[in-house]
Amino acid sequence: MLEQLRSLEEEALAALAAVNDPEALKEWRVRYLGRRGALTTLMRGLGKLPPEERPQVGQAANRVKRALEEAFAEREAAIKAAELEAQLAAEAVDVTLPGRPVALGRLHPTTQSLRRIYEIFSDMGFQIYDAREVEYDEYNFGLLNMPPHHPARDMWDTFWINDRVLLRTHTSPGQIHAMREFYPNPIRVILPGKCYRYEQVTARSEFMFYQVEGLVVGRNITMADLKGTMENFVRRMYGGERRMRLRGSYFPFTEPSVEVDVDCVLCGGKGCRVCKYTGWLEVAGAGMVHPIVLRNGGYDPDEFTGYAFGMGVERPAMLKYRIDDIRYFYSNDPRFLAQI
Ligand code: FA5
Repeated sequence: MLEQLRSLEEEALAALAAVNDPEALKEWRVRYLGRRGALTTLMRGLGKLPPEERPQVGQAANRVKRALEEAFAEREAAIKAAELEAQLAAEAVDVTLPGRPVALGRLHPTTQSLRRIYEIFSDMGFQIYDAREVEYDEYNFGLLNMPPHHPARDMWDTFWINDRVLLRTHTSPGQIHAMREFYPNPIRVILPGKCYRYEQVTARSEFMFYQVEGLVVGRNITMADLKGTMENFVRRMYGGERRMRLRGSYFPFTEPSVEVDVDCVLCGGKGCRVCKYTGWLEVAGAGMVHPIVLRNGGYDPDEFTGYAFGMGVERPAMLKYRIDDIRYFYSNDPRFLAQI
């Protein structure tokens, strides 16, 4: 039996030396050390030996077992190391290669302009009020002092959902929602959002664009408050050197009504093609909230007064960034979007 153990050890170690991959290693272990492996089978025969031979043979068997186990562990470690080496070589990273640039997204020019407007008005204590884009005819026109068949409705043609519901043509209907929600408290809000108009799309006009409405309602609010607020806005939005003027105008929902003009950012007021040689650019429509509109919002015009304004977002951004066609804004051309 001792002889058998010795030749088994020799054979197993020789076989192990030829093993080079994990699969063969596993097979080797089953074959020599497994429950039905050669060594175990041999050791089962121990019981049949005469008792006086057993200790010696037993010791020898245990030694062979340990030797095989140690050899196995060593071989296993060597195979793993070789595998790792091969993997490292195959997956080698060349750290000297130039990196691939990551295409960073950026904010849309409209979003950038909106955020600047929010910042300026927030600093003046205005809250941002979100109003709906799909409106009732009554809010877009009627409650803003334009009953059915009022000629001013022709200024704003739009897309109709049905004969009572439409896509709002301006942010002004939000004034009514804000007043009805905040009554009887004083109000100081801006209402930004999309507006829609059924009109010819040109370099200056889109069928969808953004406006930011402003509404202030309280006691003793005057035209001077409107002027001061607009002056502050214009200076911060367009630069401290800008001049501003209020020019008489007409809106059915304000009385008196004005246009807010800024001296042309391109020619500084001398007159050029962009300002049509007037030296001035229009940035917002505004005025004192009409008593009828105040009443429609729930406020008593004998006690409360207010002012409102409404400005475009894309047209002023066009001036600031010298964009010559409004259609670039929403045609999703990354070459345009990446420039601003
Ligand atoms: C109005 O919409 C009024 N609701 C403004 C207002 C509010 C007056 C509160 C008084 C009190 P207007 O139609 O002029 O006014 O539009 C205001 C701004 O929206 C314009 O100056 C322009 O910047 C922008 N705008 C109007 N139509 C278009 C269009 N088709 N494409 C891009 N911008 C437009």
